[in-house]
Amino acid sequence: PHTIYLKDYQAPDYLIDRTELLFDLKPNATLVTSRLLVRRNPDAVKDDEAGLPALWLDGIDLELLSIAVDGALLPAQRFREEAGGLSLTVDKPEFLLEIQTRIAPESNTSLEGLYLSNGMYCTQCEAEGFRKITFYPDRPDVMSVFTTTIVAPATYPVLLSNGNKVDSGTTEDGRLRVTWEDPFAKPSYLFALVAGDLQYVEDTFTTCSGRNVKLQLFTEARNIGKCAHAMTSLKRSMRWDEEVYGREYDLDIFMIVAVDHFNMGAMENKGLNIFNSACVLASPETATDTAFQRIEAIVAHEYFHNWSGNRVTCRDWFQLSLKEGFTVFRDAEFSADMNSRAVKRIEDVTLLRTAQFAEDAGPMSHPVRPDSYMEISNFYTLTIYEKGAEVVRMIHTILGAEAFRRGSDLYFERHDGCAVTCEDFVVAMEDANNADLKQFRRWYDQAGTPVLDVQDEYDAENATYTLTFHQHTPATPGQEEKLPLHIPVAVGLLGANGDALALDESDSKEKVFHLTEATQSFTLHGINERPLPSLLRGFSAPVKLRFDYSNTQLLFLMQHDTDAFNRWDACQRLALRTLEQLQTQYRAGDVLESPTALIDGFSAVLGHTELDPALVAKMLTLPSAQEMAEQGSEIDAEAIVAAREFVRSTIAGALKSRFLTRYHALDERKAYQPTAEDIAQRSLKNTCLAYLCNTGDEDALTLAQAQFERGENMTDVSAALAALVEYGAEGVAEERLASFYQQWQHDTQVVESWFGMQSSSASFGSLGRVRQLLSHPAFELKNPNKVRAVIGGFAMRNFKQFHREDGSGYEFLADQVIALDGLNPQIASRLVTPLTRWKKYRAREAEQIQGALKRIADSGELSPDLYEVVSKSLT
Ligand code: BAL
Ligand code: ZN
Repeated sequence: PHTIYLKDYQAPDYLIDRTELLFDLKPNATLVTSRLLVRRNPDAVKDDEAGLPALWLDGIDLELLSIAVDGALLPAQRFREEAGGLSLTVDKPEFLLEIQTRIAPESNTSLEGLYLSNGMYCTQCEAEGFRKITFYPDRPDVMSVFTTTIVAPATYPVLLSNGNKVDSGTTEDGRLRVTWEDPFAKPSYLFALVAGDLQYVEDTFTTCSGRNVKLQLFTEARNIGKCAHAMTSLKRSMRWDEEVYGREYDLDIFMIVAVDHFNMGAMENKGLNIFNSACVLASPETATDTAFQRIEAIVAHEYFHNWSGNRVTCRDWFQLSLKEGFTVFRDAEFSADMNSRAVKRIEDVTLLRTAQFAEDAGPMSHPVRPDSYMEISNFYTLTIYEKGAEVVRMIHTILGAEAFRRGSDLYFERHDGCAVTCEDFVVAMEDANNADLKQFRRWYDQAGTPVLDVQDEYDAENATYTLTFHQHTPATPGQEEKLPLHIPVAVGLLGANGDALALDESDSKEKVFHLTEATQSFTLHGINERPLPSLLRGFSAPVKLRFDYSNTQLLFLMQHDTDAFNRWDACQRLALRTLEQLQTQYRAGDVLESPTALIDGFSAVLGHTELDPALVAKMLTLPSAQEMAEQGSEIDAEAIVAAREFVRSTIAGALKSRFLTRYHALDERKAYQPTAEDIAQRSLKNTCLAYLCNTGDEDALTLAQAQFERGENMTDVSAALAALVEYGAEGVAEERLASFYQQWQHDTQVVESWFGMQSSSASFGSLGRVRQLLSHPAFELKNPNKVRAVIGGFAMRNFKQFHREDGSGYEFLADQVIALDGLNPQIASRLVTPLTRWKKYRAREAEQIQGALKRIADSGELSPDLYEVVSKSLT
């Protein structure tokens, strides 16, 4: 594999004005005929006097049957098949190119291009899957109008593609034929095709200008009862995008299809979104609140791409965050508007701090706009998505909501129908507001997580309060020197009685400081008492903030901060500090000290009945082992597990009666609704239940047992089951898991969660059990969801068992990654992530993990995906 650089970008030599595709579907011999109207690109770098350049078409795993130019077969000396594609010498600036190829969807296990999932044909073309369907300039800056005809046996009554259906009929030999036309020019990565025996639910949406849009959600017949929530979410998203961004839907129909075998969560193909079943199908009996909320967010995300991604797309894949960062920001704001804003923010920041910060500090560290890659599939990362969204959020914070909207209006208007860059986005934001984001741009090309050290000084005599900030970003691979960033820091001050202090004469209680230098001080006047600062409110920038709070101050912020996010953050800081101290005690062989400050804090939080229960649940949730690992300079897995288990069980024991009171007060019998209020109530109730069961006391386990047996909704059932599996006796856990499987074995999504619950359980998910799950009849190595549930659940969410001191967890993961690479390189390369951070572990683990990685490297020819990650990790 070779490295591709942003600096080498060149506009395409040829454009494709029209693309007509004909698919004759057969599992092992699908014929794909393409008719492409090709035209020399007037904007290409050129020297046509020396002759027209060759036309390069990408193509992988294709059997070339014929090529014709303007109706005549192209002689063999005018084309050459090479690794990765086809080079043609045509010597005309404009021509009709017809190519016929044969492909085998049935044997396509990579799930890129055209493949079969449970007998249904479907496609995944982003980023570079279209080249597995036919020879084509498979790059996002080649935008074309597509017409697609699908011919298939009558056993595939539903034949779908992008755009509007313009024709249908039957062929002479009785097969079905349907033609779709998409009037919006698009890159090949947004192409989609589906063929299957599917049912659908239908609804309509009237757009702000009064057009009626047909909405259809397709799935296999057995899942038809699980579509309502996604449909509601879609309609809410369509309305929200009109109201908040002024974006109206543009085709007559919008379709979603649920597919069981899918590498990603979902895909925003124009007018025909394809979804991983787990990210779209839900019913109260089968899906948890978390799944309901995930579905709402992903439906919104894919829908929002219709503008941020499809109407305005990326010039090249280095610009991926242009559409992903912006769209994640849009979907996060949508979810915040639909649910608890603070809780949504807490969840997103937790993911960022746990996984994106780790990515930033690891061997795959890259900027939001990378400058090189080997395999673009490896760059669908937390940095591109989540940090990219934080960058857009900071622009929103710096400019303000109205100015941001002016900027997005200009961006969409200026670039509609074009393939553009992150720079174009920033320029639109500047131009619409006469703003200067020159220094801010560094966020796009500087990798790594900035560290912000803060000191304060109170001058009672002059009633001034000064905050001094020092920023620095650690070096990352290939980027030794870092420059100061423009960091917006939202700040509030609390007085001794807990009230918010006025920060200026206009009585504002919050201010955003704009840091632009390595060290910078800001002084506030008229501060008549020594305040307690609430810093980086709402996590106004993706940085690590360090301020020397005392435990008492953190407890005070937990009680009084008006910023809900920082209230939670104070709790996290206290917990992380406590856990770190306990790790030190554990390593020194000392007796572990009871975490009294944390117990006091949790006790006060539990007593706060007027606080949003969802926020309380978040405050009572300890940082995960992964997050703890990310904090320290060297990871000692054993000490992390010991400290965390000790704190949890000590809190559970000390506050048992408080947890019990809250549990009973929240345990109302009522019909399931996925409303923010009910979800909040269930989340706190089940947080209490988990702590109660953590005591191991019989009465607590009986409560869980009763909740499990009541079977009211999957949220409560699976929370009870998880508690029994984690804290109940082994025999009890096995029995409940078996009865649960018996009841739900027909339901793919429930079985996937059942797998995940076991493999991620610290007490139950031993390597032996995980191996047994791999031989379970419902497990399929070819299904990414099952792989993520069992192998991912173990390697990414079961810190204790994965890091067993004999290193067997690492060896197991290496074996699975090697086996998967031959089937599905994207999944193999994602799954190897836990092995890539070996340098951060203690010597023994580091050596074991590095050994496992080396074994993968030496196991034979790796896919480009896996090669890139493994080789960079071993460097
Ligand atoms: N574009 C790939 C899936 C997503 O981010 O929506
Ligand atoms: Zn996306």
